[in-house]
Amino acid sequence: MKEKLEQIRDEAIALAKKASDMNTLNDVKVKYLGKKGELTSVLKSMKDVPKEERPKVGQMVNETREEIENILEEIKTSIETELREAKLKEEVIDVTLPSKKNKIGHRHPNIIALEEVERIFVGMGYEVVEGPEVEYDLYNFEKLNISADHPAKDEQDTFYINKDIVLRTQTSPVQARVMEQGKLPIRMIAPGRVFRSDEVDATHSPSFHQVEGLVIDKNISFADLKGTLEIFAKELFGENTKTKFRPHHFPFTEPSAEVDVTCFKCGGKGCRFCKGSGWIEILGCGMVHPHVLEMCGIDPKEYTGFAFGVGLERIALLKYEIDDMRLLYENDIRFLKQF
Ligand code: 2U9
Repeated sequence: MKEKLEQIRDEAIALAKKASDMNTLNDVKVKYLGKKGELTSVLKSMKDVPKEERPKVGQMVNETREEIENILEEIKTSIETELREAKLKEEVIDVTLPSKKNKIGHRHPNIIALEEVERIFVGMGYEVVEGPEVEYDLYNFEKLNISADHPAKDEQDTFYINKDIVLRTQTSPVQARVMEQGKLPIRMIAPGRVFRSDEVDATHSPSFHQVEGLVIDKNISFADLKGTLEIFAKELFGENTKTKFRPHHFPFTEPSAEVDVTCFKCGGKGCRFCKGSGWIEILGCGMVHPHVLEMCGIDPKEYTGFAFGVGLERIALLKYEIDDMRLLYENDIRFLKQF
């Protein structure tokens, strides 16, 4: 019996020493110590051992089990150490490599939207013109036919520097200045920051951005305005976009209209995005008022023109499905890097 146990032990140890991973080691454990293992079958054969020898044989079996268990434990520890070392070797960090660049900025959705708008109009032959954010009342209001008693001129709506100078409430003064220069025809867009004394909420901010457009030439008609803005809407929101012109009023254009586009989410059927109507308002427009042409030195009998204005934030919110304008002003890189 002793020899048999020694043979089992030696075999188990020899096999265990060959094991290079935990699974193989576990197989050895099962083969020799498991329920159906070789040592267990020796225990089962105790019935054939004379009664007086059983305690001694039992003790020998237990000692053999312990010996095998100890060896298995030792090998287990050494396999674990080897694995850990191999992993560490794999994970070795070369501290001399250049570090990953931390993203410190990202293109703003307003800028992405502006470049898209500019691309469309520059493609149609328009020039991009910028002008001052601090403007004379003359250019911001008077030359645009906004009378002294117009509500927009109220101190509650406009930031006044003094009685003659304001933070521009629209980019229209840029067009008024270009018209005054007298170089005709004009085909331009004026993007930029504008200011209105509004409370901050999900759709308002005291400072936002507009892109306004102006075309002045001989024989410019409302049909030209419609055609141009239809192309713009299709380019911006997709080929299947339809436009709807609703009569409106602006002091600087006559006739004037607001333009809706078919909802680009539902295609006009009505959904949560367009509040069930199938239409989304995107811009205002009209034929430049003859009085505005006159005040800016252009003869309305010879020239006509159209103008339009669009809120850049509104375009960005719609296009990128952002539901709160305030997100556009926080400049949180985690927000910005999504666009
Ligand atoms: C000149 C003559 C006419 C510019 C125009 C609009 C209509 C308009 C709004 C769009 C959303 C302002 O940002 S918004 O709230 N603008 O609806 N703007 S026509 O008309 C001009 C501009 C310059 C000399």
